[in-house]
Amino acid sequence: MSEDTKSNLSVTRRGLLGATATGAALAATGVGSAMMGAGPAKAAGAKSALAPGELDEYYGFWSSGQTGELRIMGVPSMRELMRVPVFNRCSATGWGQTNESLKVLTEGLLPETKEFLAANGKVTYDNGDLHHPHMSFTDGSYDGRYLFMNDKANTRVARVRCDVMKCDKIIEIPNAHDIHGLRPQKYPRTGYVFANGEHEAPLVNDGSILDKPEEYVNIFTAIDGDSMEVAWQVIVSGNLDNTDCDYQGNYAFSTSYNSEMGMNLAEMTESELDHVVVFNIKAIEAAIEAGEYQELKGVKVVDGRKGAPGKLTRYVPIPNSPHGVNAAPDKKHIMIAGKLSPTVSVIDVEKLAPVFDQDADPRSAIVAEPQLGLGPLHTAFDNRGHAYTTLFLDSQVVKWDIAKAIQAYAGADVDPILDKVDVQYQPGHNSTSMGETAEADGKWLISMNKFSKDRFLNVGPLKPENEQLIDISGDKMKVVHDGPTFAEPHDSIIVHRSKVNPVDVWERNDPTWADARAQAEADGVDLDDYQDSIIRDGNKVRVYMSSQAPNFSLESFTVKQGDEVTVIVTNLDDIDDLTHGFCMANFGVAMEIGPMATASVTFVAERPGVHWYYCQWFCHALHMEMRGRMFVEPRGA
Ligand code: CUK
Ligand code: CUA
Repeated sequence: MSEDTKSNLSVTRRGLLGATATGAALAATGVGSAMMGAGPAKAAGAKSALAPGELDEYYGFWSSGQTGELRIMGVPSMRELMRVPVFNRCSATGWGQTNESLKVLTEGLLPETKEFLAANGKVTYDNGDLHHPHMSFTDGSYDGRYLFMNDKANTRVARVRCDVMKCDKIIEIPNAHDIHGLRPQKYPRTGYVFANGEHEAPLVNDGSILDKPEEYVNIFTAIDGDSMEVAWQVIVSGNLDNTDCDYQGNYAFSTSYNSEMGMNLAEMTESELDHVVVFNIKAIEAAIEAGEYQELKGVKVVDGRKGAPGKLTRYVPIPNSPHGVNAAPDKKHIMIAGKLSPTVSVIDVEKLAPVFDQDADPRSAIVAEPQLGLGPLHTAFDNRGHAYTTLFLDSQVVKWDIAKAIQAYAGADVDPILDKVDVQYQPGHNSTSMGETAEADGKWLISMNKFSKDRFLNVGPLKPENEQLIDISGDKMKVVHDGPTFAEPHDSIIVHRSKVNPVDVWERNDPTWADARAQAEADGVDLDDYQDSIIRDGNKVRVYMSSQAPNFSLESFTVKQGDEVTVIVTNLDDIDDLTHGFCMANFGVAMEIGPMATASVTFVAERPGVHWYYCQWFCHALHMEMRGRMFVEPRGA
């Protein structure tokens, strides 16, 4: 009942919900009145609280900002279902420690980065700043293949496989600095993953240029989502914040909050107008095809700076410091949130051809610019022509009518604002159910609030964020759930569960452990059906074993002090939900081995004596007994 109570409180306080909205909400969602009770003050709309055992209708894919992982939520219950380590380290799964994860974390780094890291005693970065998780598209909607995400901290882009919900590729983006905005191509498919370099730098950043702003550039990158290689890059003026693309495969859009190319706050906010850069994808491809590019660090780079000749880019002036870019599911309108301006600028993609082909005024593509409130950051959509914009400074979400905003811009005396709801507090991104696709369904909105202040028990100076679930099925928005989250999700997508079909058990031929398989073959070990094997190769020792609840196939093995030991464990439990772990106590070694998966870890056995390894995933009534000994013979023994 707590959900109902919360809704009632919010409804009463706002004093907005009338009988009309209640009726509309019920009609729109088809939710029975049995759970609602009667009376005009009773909360209406879709059901957010699920009974034990009930499954959510949507997957929520959440970023985690500076935590560096991807999170999977259930929507509308707002239950956290899983964490997928990506740019971070994970104590539970061994991400950043297993050979399989280290391959993903290192193979896509630039040579100079590897050198830099080695000088700091590392093989990869330990941190990341993951802001924007987005799913691959086919024909304007999610196709359940991959999720792509950025790392603002260390200029990387990662991919997560949706069949197993594990990261399989991470690449560092050359030439760019600090990847922020990221979106996959919507049509015809992904295709490209567009990624913004946020911070501008000298093009050749070798220490010879500091105080020459005119030599600073920024880089827009298109990555091939299938091969995870950089397809091409565009040099642009101004830094790049967020990005999105159209539903036709023609254009991508990036906001730029520092057209001044200023280096400090005063310089960066000096001018009244910044811009959104529009990228003409086909013209860029044609330029590359025609050889009109320079090659920088192995990447084909074209010049799309302000004033550059050709039709690669156009700069649409937008009031001060635009932030979010969101393509509406009507496949026609692109919303640019003003941030320091109280407006959202609406671009009509059909008005862009003259801007490129006839050099029409770039502002002629703007068809609306409603004043919505203070601090508009991001916009989400339903399937009824409405947009929902977060107002950071007002701590509100505003619902507005796109058609009315266009009429008002053309001079009609109509107010596009339909509703405002208070959120707690300072919202950044928001997302609606399927709202970033042509299949927006208008049921739920998440407001991702940067501050939670008084909404939860005090946990000390560091507070969680507050992600609020809002029922948007009726005329009025209703906050129905508060969800605390740890540092610091920026963005999320809400994907209908029919789009995502993960497996329960790994396929034995999965490419994740292809290296271990190749090594096993070289060692004469059949990874799918092997006897326990201990292979000595100089001072390298490879220990192959399997796990089957509640046993490791090897009760013990012996190595010599100083040996480089690789333990390769295959979980032969072909059963849903039977994950084992391998933890070597006092060696700082632990990893997950999913059902029918292989995982491996390498360490130097520098500690003589008896060391227990154990399974750290509670897998069986005899889980505590699932253990074995590694005996390390002292050097010279
Ligand atoms: S940004 Cu965080 S609130 Cu990185 Cu998408 Cu707007
Ligand atoms: Cu296997 Cu616990």
